[in-house]
Amino acid sequence: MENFILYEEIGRGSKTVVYKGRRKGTINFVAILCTDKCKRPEITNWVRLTHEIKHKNIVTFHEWYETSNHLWLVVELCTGGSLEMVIAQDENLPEDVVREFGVDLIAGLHHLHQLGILFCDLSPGKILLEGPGTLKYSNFGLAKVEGENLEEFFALVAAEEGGGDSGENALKKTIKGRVKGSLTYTAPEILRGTDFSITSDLWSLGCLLYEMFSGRPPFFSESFSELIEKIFYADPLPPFPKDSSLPKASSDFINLLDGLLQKDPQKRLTWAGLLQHSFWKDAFARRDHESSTEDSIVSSGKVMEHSGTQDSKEVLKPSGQAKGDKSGQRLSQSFRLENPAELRPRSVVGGQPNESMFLLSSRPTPRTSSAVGLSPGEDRTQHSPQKASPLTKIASEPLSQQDLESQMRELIYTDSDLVITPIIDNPKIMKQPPIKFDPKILHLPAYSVDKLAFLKDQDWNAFLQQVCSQIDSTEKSTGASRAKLNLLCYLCVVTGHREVATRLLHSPLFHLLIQHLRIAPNWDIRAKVARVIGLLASHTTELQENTPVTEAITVLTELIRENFRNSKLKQCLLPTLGELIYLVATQEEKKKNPRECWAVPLASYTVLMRCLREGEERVVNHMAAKIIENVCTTFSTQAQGFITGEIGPVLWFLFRHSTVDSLRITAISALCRITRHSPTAFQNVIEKVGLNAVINSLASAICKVQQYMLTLFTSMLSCGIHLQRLIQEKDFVSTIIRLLDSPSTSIRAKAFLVLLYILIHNHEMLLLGCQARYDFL
Ligand code: 3RJ
Repeated sequence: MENFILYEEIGRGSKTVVYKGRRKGTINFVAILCTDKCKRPEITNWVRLTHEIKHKNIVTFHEWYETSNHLWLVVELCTGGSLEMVIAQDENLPEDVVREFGVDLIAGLHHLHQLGILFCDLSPGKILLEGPGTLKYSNFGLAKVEGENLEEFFALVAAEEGGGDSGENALKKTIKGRVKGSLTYTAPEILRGTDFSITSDLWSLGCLLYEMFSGRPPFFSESFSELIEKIFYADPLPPFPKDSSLPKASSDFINLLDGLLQKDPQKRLTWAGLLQHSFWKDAFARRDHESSTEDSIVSSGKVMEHSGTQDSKEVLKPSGQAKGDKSGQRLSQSFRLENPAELRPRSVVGGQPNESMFLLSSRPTPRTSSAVGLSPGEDRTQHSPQKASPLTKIASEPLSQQDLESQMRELIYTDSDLVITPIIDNPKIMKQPPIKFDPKILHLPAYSVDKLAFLKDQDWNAFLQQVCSQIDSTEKSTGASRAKLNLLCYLCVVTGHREVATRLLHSPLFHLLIQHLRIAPNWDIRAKVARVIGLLASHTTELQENTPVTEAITVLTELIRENFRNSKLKQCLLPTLGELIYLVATQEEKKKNPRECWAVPLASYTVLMRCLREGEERVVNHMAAKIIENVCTTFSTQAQGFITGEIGPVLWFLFRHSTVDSLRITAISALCRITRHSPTAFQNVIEKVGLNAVINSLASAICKVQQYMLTLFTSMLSCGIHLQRLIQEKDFVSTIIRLLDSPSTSIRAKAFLVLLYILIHNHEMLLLGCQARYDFL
């Protein structure tokens, strides 16, 4: 049996997760969709319809598997995301791009219709992009062959799974209503109860073309009844781009949309009319000459032959129907829905495949900046508690329960729980263009970083002298301000090198920069000065005792406090404040006898807590959470400073209420790390929001979050907080047991550890665990 390596999660739907994957031993990258078994009807339908299709505009099916709790669908990988994402990012696309995308959409849809397949639930989220901009139809969960009853098929598949022990009618009830997709793109006749048809797919296609150009669908409302009203009766506004300075739609395009968005299906454009429409210029005719392969392209000649009649439906009916057998004959047996039992995912002879055939690549992401690449002995996460493997000890000596638990405690926080990524210039928090400088107005030799790192003392001093005197000069003209900004940009570039950063931080320049932060006459200069200081801090490898870091921290704190309403300013200053505090924390942790050389004023913690609150901009929240995440990775007084009664609930609030995954992950990771110092942080969360809410979050979270939450729970169990409650909570135990099936190795390992705690303290749970079909023992 072949294995797959799972890389990052790339997408998610309800009850499905999509991973980028690779077939082990090859360099074939694929998408792997892992779904709950309740999606069996949709997935089976998807497979039956697409397993024989090979077309450039349709996501290719490779294989499918079944494991104890999941179905796994291995299909073509599209790295460009969905059309929905592209529209959301760009707001609207120029007409030429709509035409290009439209050609792909038409090629794919025409191929499906020729096979007798209706897509039925066309929406921008179901169109994926690959390579140099090829659009592909994905997600055939609700597609079907014209004329068939999908509800019946779903009921048959579900009955097949239920082993026939439930009444068929009861099953039908749960299936009813499942075969409906997104209303926004649904044709009026479907809403009136007519069956899906070729022409109803063409309506949806019209909606997509309209939305690509204008950024919004032709009919839209938050209210269900108003949306239906609009689809039935409203004439859509002519499409115009959101940005009114962009060109308006051409009359060809307006005419095409008008043809596709005809409410009366009889009056709607047919395939013949669509392909010949002047909007496409000669796109289809030309492609016909270029390519003669049957599967790659819509050939207008072929279409003409089939759809010379007004009703192109007749030509495309599937096998067994009176007319149009021609295309229907192409469908193989398994396209038909009578016998779903023949359509089963792969499983191993004599048993089910193990979920571990899908191995998650669990390497932590290194710091992104290349200049801080740590050599192996210097891994910033080395201070996690496990120094030598405690497992070796477990294996060789008999242990008391107490010993065992203390050994287990050392397994709770793993390196991947303690990964550090930068606070400053972190693209997950805020995307920023790379910094550039102009060597022509740099009034000193523009040494490259590599040159600078190996400058002889004499040359270095001369260089430093020049930098300092230019920073210190008062800028009398705009030209002088520009030159100073340019110098600061140059410094931003060279501080990426660890040697250079360490040298500069311990030079008089650092003091000068702090002064400037306080007195510079304009905010542009202050913001750049702050950025230089932040980069110095994040790249410096060691700190000498007399360096005025506390002074820098104090000035930054004061500036933020005095201008607290100014969000942009906070976004410039917070990362620097954070990198400085983190630098101090790592240095203190390194020292054998820590002494507070670089105290962080109380006001800094107060300011950071305010930045974490509800009502602040997302980026500000994210920066503050990231600072806590990094600083609390260390065992230092700086980390202790964040421990307050409210920190747990505040981070939990951010985690629960943010809509951005990267911020949610930072918030839960920060909570995880602070709980290592003070388990009451998570205890306060449980007390405030209730254990059930926390368990539910664990069950439904994305991988990374599940990992942190498992660490949080293990941490609680290990110090006895809520121990009695947790070990008797069936929902908790069953959630943990389900996580033993996670595709992530870390999660499975952590779930195992939690289960061990539970079993040590509650022997009865062993039985419950086994009842829950847990059969690993
Ligand atoms: C196949 C089923 C997906 C998604 C699509 C649930 C992305 C964001 C950025 C980059 C790529 C993707 C992506 N790529 C895919 N390539 N191949 C697939 C798995 C189609 N997918 C998604 N999201 C889904 N299609 C069906 N269910 C889906 C999520 N986002």
